[in-house]
Amino acid sequence: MKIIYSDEHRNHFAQGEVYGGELVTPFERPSRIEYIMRELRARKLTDISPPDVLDMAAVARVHAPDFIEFLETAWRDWTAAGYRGEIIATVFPVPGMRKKPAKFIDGRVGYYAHSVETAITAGTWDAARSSAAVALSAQKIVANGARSAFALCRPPGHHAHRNLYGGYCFLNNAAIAAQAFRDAGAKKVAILDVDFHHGNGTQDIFYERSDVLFLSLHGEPEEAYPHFLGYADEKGAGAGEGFNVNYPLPRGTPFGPWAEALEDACGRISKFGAEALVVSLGVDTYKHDPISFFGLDSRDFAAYGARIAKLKLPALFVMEGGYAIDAIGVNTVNVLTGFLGGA
Ligand code: Q9C
Ligand code: ZN
Repeated sequence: MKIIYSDEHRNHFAQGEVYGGELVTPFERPSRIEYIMRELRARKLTDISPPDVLDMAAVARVHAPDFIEFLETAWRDWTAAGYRGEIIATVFPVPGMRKKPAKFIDGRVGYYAHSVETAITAGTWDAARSSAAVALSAQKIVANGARSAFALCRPPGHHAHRNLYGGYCFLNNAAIAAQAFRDAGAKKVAILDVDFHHGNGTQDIFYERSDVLFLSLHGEPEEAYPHFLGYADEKGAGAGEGFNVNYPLPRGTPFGPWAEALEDACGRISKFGAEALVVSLGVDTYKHDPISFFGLDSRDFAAYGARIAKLKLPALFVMEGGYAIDAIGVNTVNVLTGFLGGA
């Protein structure tokens, strides 16, 4: 399996994440990727290359131009205002207020943020672009005929909407890759999101479309981030009605019921007739993940990798979350080797 990776992810490392009213070292940190790289090498998955130069037009197929411009200029405007910390949103155009674009940076930040935990730093835009480049380069390998590829993306992407960032995500790498499959001629693409958290950004981007089927297994929104999206009754709208499928699962869900939901999702992907599959691969479903509440064991990741292989679809794995750092390598690589062994 070809793997795409860029060192440039390191440009994004916020000092602070707002967590329980404290500023803590972000759970989403560069060492996550280093642990995965170490395990890939240990397990002889060594076909690792850097990405091609980013095609911004492919990003603009998914994200709004003003949002892209915001991410590009936010740090400049923040420092120009005399602020000395990292960019953290403080005020939002919630329902009851007016969603009018602001000029001053505080208003611009709140206009494009959906969550406060995620800080923007001097290097965030460079890292976010490199992450999208990783996804697109891996997508090309699959579009050109490979059975699979692994995009070792960081920062992750599935919480980024067309015009919103948050949940550690800035550009939606999986959505950008799925759109690139469409633009390369695939008529139908499925996105299977197995990260512990609901893929609210990806759902938002494809909600009214019938050419991209989105399915997400996640902690139920009553209990889990992002809280305000991810219910089972969100089934798509307009032409997209029936092409959005959510599997909210309760606290403590072990592999059995999780795998049953995956089975249903796989059935729908086959029935849909997808020509390519994008897997939003978060391993925060692990039983010891510090911010999540499912009960998967390391061996379960290999089992579900094998199930995904049975779909017999060209598959692009895009890295999302996973915060139990000592196990992130084993769990991630288990999915990939499970897939390779289950083909
Ligand atoms: N008490 C991804 O996995 N904070 N993002 C959760 C839990 C945000 C997760 C707080 C979690 C974002 C890509
Ligand atoms: Zn997650």
